[in-house]
Amino acid sequence: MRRRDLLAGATMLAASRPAFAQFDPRLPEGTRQIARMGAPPGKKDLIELTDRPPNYETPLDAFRTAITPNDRFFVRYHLSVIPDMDELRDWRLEIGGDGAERSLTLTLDDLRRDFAPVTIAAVCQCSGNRRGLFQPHVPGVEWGIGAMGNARWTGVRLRDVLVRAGVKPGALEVAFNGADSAVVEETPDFLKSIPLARAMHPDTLLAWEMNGEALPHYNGFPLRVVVPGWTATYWMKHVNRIALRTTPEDNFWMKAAYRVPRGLFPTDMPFASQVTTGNEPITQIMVNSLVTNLQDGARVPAAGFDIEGIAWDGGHGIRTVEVSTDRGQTWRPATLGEDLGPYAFRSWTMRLQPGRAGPVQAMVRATSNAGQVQVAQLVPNPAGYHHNVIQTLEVTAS
Ligand SMILES: Nc1nc2c(c(=O)[nH]1)N[C@H]1C(S)=C(S)[C@@H](COP(=O)(O)O)O[C@H]1N2
Ligand SMILES: [Mo]
Repeated sequence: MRRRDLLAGATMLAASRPAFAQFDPRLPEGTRQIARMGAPPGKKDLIELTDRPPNYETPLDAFRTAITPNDRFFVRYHLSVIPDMDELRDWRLEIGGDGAERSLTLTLDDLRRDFAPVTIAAVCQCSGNRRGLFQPHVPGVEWGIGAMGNARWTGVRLRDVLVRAGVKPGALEVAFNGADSAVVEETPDFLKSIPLARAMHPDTLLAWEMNGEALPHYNGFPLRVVVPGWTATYWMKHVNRIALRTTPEDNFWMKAAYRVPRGLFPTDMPFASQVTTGNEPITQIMVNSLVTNLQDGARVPAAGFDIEGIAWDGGHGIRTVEVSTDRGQTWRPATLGEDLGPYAFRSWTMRLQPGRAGPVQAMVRATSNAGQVQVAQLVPNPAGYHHNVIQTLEVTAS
């Protein structure tokens, strides 16, 4: 089935349904249909996918600004026991592992006092963002377009902290654990690792601030890992243990989950120590874009209207966003907005003047500074990752 037909179906349904959650009307019963508006403590107006563990998606209206407000920022957890703010006041960060010269225990004050502060704007995007749009359907949390957000993250370089602990020559990966845990002991604890080179990259941070405020509770208070350009699975929240490892981390969340077929998606830094014959860990975010001011089915003036949105990629930055109103035959460049840095949402806008009443179709494609372009066809993969198909918007001019 063609995407156009699919979106036409969505247009018909749009009128009878409330939120933006209903992106794809053909999803099986019991997936996106059960989503409703809700919010965990400290948040407002999100789309509730599950409550235990809390999984809440950001609706389209919160992407009208290139910086996503903290109280609208999506929430994703694998485990249901999340320490409350009181428990987190006793939080300490432990650094060690067989690849470290010495063990350290640090408080937030130690981090603030002993290391140089850094702020980076970066998109935090769940690997499974848009999984709910996959055809054929893929099991997992059925995210729509909003398992992502862009924020200014302030903290210190992970590298500086690792150097303080002393990096042994045999160090291979850096592993993270967070303060959340599972209800039953059989559920594997959520642990993630990244290659040493990615951990030592100057843009990889331990952040305590998001958009100038302390991290919201459910976005990782008091400290989270920020790996700009890489999908959010590595952005450990409530991080309380960091291990320099001389061997690959082999827990469930590294070995079995968050994997893509080997070589299917481009990356600047393959995760060499975790590659198997068939697959490899997901790493870099694929170039993507989203129309944020209009939805399918919208009525627009035939004399002229603006189409606006955001575009982003895995850290090269956005070279162009182009719009086609003739089903992809010709493309015109949109005007790019303020550059918040290569890892951030880049806003864009274009004036369209259909000049006549009737349906208007607009396709939008972003190209990164590395020359990567959004795909025309979905790249199928078992876990439903990296959906970056060119969006086709259908509106009606009158
Ligand atoms: N401690 C902890 N950190 C975590 C997770 C988690 O379940 N527990 N999930 C990861 C995943 S898969 C995502 S998409 C992001 C979501 O970040 P957010 O909830 O701040 O939006 O957190 C990451 N860090
Ligand atoms: Mo995720």
